[in-house]
Amino acid sequence: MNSTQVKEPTLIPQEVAGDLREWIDQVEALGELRHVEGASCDLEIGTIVDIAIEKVGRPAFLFDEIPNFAAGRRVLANVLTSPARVALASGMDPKADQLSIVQGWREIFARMKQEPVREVSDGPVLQNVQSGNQVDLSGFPAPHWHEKDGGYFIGTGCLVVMRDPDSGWINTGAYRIQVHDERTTGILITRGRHGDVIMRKYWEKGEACPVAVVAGGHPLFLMLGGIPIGDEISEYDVVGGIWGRSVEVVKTPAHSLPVPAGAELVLEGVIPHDVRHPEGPFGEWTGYYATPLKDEPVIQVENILHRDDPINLGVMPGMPPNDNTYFLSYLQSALVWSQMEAAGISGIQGVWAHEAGGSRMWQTISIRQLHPGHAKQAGALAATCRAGGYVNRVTVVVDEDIDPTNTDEVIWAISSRFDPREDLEVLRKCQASPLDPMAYPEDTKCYNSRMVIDACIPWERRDQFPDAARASKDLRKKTWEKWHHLFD
Ligand SMILES: Cc1cc2nc3c(=O)[nH]c(=O)nc-3n(C[C@H](O)[C@H](O)[C@H](O)COP(=O)(O)O)c2cc1C
Ligand SMILES: [Mn+2]
Repeated sequence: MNSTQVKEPTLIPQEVAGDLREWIDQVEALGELRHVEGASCDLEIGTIVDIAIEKVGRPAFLFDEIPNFAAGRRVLANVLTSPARVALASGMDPKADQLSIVQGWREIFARMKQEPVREVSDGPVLQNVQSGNQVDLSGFPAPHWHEKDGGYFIGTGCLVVMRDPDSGWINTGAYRIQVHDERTTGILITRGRHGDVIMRKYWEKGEACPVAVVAGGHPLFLMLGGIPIGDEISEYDVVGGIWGRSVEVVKTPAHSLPVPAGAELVLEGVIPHDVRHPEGPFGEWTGYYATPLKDEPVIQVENILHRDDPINLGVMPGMPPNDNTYFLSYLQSALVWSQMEAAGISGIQGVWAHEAGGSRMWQTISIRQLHPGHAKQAGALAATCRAGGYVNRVTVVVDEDIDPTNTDEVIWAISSRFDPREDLEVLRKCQASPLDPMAYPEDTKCYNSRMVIDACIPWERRDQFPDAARASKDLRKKTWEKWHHLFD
């Protein structure tokens, strides 16, 4: 479906990297890694990423020699902002095109295979341990990303590991971690997330909640920690299922929480029920500042575990496309596609939750029209199903000749096949997020409105509609095979 190249979709499972360093080696072998020396945590790393992410597909940056920090203490940023790096992190062929990666995730979600963790007694993360009075967060680079951020965030691409006090279930969610002082961080968890529910269970018993923050691990941990998986399912086990082998974990010294043996940096501590500290603000994935400086819970850090020369995984949100959401485009598209099929919509050729819409606000569905009304029904469903219904604003339905990942083609379809009199539906009072700047009403911000654009050729005109002035797929393929060197 790609208009500039004709590629055969291939999903060859890759040799899976065991930890972040092995994954970085794979990225370097692909030619998608840049080493950067001398950029500071004071807005410099953040602004470099801000410029880089104007365009998806730029390399990841491994920042070293960061001013005020020991050489070797590094930050990896602009991490999952190319299709090849998302594919690699997912265990797929880095040459796969975007919709093939989406298909790969559809298969992962359909199988939802789980492999329990394997506990080992030692691992690189235990190379260095700071305890009690030795704990000093100021030795680890934590970027101040955007100018109006409230401080330094050591946990952006991180995993927050907690144990349910009743069932023993281990949850690992991605929640941001701000440095407050040498031994204290903030933690921001949206109400109702697994981490929030578990934390409150301890608090109800009058206990502090034990927690381990993994600030640097294989990016697949982040991808699964960043989306809702079912209750009582450990994200570690799902990673093990995708890898086809158990995640190796070591236990943290104070609270025996499992953390990946190859993790870069782990902060272990407790979240007391009765301590609050101002947290944020922080530029969000929608591209806006959404929440003001506000009192939030803190982590009192008891132990820091780290590898020699640890690498902090810095995943910056901000105006999309951004590193916080680009990978989500694939997972989100896979979920919407599968949920639409489960609801009985057939003929779906592709789904793309567009990166410039923060992977949620804009989505395009490509269908082969099978009956009158098909396009509009498909769009209304995509805009309201569980995955597609959250914070969507624009859902576009296009014909099968349009690649939903190709913005130019989607704009062409809207420009030339969409009749605003007939083909536009507005849905009111849908599910928003307080982060959505257009959410209403002003006091609760719980709703938004959205539109479905049917940009398919009108069903009743399909036989008379003008032919597209473009080489046929077969001719393009044949010509590409002979002449592709012209486009290298
Ligand atoms: C990079 C990244 C950062 C995130 N930051 C936060 C955050 O600070 N607070 C939050 O509540 N959710 C955040 N999320 C979303 C949660 O990770 C997501 O809701 C996930 O489902 C939480 O895990 P859980 O389902 O186990 O609670 C972030 C997601 C990503 C990918
Ligand atoms: Mn969870």
